[in-house]
Amino acid sequence: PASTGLVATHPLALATVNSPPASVDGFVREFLRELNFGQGVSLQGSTVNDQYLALARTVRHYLMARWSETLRRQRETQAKGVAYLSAEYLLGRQLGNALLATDLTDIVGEGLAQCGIDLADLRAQEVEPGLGNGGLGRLAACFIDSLATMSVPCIGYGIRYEYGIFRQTFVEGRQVEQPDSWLALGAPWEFPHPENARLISFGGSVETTTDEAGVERRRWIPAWDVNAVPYNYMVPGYQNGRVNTLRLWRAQATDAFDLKIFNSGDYEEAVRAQTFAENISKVLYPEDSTPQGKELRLQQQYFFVAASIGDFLDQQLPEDFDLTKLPERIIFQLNDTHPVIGVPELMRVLVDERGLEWDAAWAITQKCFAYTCHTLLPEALEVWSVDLLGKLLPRHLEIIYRINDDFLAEVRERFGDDELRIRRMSIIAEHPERSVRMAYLATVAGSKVNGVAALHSQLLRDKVLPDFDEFYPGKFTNVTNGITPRRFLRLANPALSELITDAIGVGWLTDLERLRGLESYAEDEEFRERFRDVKAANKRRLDAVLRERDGFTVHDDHLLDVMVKRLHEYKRQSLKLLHIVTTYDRIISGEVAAADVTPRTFIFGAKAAPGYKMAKEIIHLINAVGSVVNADPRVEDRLKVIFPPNYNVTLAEKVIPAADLSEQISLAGKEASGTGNMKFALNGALTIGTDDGANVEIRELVGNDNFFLFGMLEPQVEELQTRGYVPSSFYEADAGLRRAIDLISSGAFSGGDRSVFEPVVSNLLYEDRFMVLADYAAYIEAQARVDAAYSDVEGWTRSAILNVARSGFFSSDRSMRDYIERIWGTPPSI
Ligand code: C3B
Repeated sequence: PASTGLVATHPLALATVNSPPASVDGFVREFLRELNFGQGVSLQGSTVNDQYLALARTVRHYLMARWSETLRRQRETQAKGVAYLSAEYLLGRQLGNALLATDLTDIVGEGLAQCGIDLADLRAQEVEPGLGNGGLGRLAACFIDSLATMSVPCIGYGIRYEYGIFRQTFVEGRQVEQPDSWLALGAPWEFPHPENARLISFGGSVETTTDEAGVERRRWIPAWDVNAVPYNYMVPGYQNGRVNTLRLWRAQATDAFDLKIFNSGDYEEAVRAQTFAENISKVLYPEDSTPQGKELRLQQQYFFVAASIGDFLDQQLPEDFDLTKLPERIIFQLNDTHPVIGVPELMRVLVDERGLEWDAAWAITQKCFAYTCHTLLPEALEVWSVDLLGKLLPRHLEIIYRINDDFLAEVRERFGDDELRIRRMSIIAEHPERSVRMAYLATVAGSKVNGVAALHSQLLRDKVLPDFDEFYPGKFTNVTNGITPRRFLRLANPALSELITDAIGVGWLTDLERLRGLESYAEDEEFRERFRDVKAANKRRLDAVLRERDGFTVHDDHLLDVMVKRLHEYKRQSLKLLHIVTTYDRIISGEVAAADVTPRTFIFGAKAAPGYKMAKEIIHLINAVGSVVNADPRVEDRLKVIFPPNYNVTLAEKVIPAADLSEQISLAGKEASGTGNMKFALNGALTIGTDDGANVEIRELVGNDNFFLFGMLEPQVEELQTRGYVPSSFYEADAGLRRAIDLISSGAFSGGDRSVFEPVVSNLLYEDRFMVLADYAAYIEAQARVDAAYSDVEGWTRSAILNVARSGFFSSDRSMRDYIERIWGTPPSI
């Protein structure tokens, strides 16, 4: 409906949006128009940034017609859809993906060339929106890509952080964090809509009032509020005419500043309230797997979830919508516990604002949410103290208490007064302080609960939430994670994509199981050679990128051994490091001749949470080992350790296609799934890995012979834990391990100063929560198998091809089909 109320009479006013002509000339005209009228510069006077912004906007024009059409059709059909609620979206650069989705890459490349511009330079100008920490945020980005490509109605909801994940730099080998000013040079992909801002309230108290019908109702009287301003982003499907929406919220103060105070000269005080309110979307919490019990974080969570639920109910539904039908229209998928405050929020809106009875509202709510758990680490399961929650969201706390009372009454009905069980299952924990267990709340409220890999989902049921599994038969399910082949194969690895298409034709990009067709090519000598050429070319490409970025070189005749992921002790970067130190020690002690060592380049990429001290010590140690090993002439350049700072999606797209060996070496039972592991296999790297997360399924699919398995299995970890794990006994018993650790403690990597890495060494020897020392021997043995396998060039290539051919299962399109089938029940709507 037109907002002015006038009736349109111009013939063009009723036409739908048209795409500009998909021709070189059509593109050039549109691009120059954007440059001239949008950026306000001539081609001659334009900077690379002007050109990038103009190009981004031009490409946007080509998506616009599809976007309006998608929105129009959704308004019309009111088809059931998904609202994906996620505090993080690690999107990566947008331009390449938009060009791929519109199939404009060649036209744009040619058109720009005619303007004397290299498309690659403009691509390089884009700063990726790093609005996520790691796996969880990247998974959300893959999922919305898949849903758009599968024509499933989906709105992604999240937060538009002004500063995303910090930019990592190294100063003398130590991590130093810099703010990520991703918006500084312009944000051409977003559409802000300040006129659609929603008011989000906090604090205050709850009163009892009597409504017109004489019924007593609880009413929240908030103390303060903030505006949530929506910023819309296009989520284009792959060449299918569909564009879904990602809506990220920005916090804006309801009163910009106090003019009276400002005029009195107290400038700081005048903007205090504004700063306070706008801090809510200022910065992404740089935590991965360990929540910070910060008030601001709870504010962020409620802020985006309340804005999203309100937006959905008020803006996406027809005015006369019957709310009892809500479950037929939407499912709110909770990406971990971060959005779980949405459960009491929907109850509050239904009961307090829309006047539904509690039971009716609860019946709706229970059908409208589903919860994905992404962890097993107990410290990563979010809890909020009752004091804090009650102060910030008093009505929500009441609602949570009522949900808990009703739930525990049901438990009592089933199991009698089994007080231990009641205490175990209560949404409210009593110790160490009274707090709300968000995972329990999500489990009680969710229609389904899923883990993110087969092993993880099993452990979730058996170890983390066994009482709930017993209480709710059929509620728990698994959906193994996936990755989008558009970004992580087609865009990241054009050379391999071309080779694949040559062999099996097109079609695999939206039906990744077709890669199976490559299996027979593993036996084709000529294909193997071409496959190796692709890998070598990808190493040279990485070399060029790292030289320019950080001054590192990558030899294309080295085995490229890669470990990229967040730095966390459970992921065990220190185990990788012990392997490097052991290999180095064998060379310098003369045990092996450098010439007999498989030439390897080790690449690390990892950010540590700024407050995570041990993780930062490990980063320092990796850098220290790298500088010593790389400079030691005795090594004869056969080992190189490189650690480019600020690993992000953009760098991942260059590193992964070049890798030979993928390091997935977490302690069994700790990595929920992993998704990097899938990206490497799909790009033809072999995995050395533990029996953990999705590694289990990768190994089953690619086959034992094409995967280097090592280490304790989860039950063995359990057993060792119960028996009493003494890390130093492994140190005592293994000469190689002893020498590696002694070399570190001797100061060999710290200019002779033995104190520098003492904390890392003592942690390994006397604590070692993640059993690095227990798995050391098995890991070294597995690495010897890697060396042997790599020396058989043809055999290795065969395995690498089979990894690609058998990784089709890990497409996020398949994950989405599983969500539809096991959780959402949404038929894909065209
Ligand atoms: C991660 C897990 O650590 C990974 O195993 C998993 O593959 C991804 O989620 C996606 O499911 N994770 C994360 O990045 N951040 C958290 N807070 C919890 C889990």
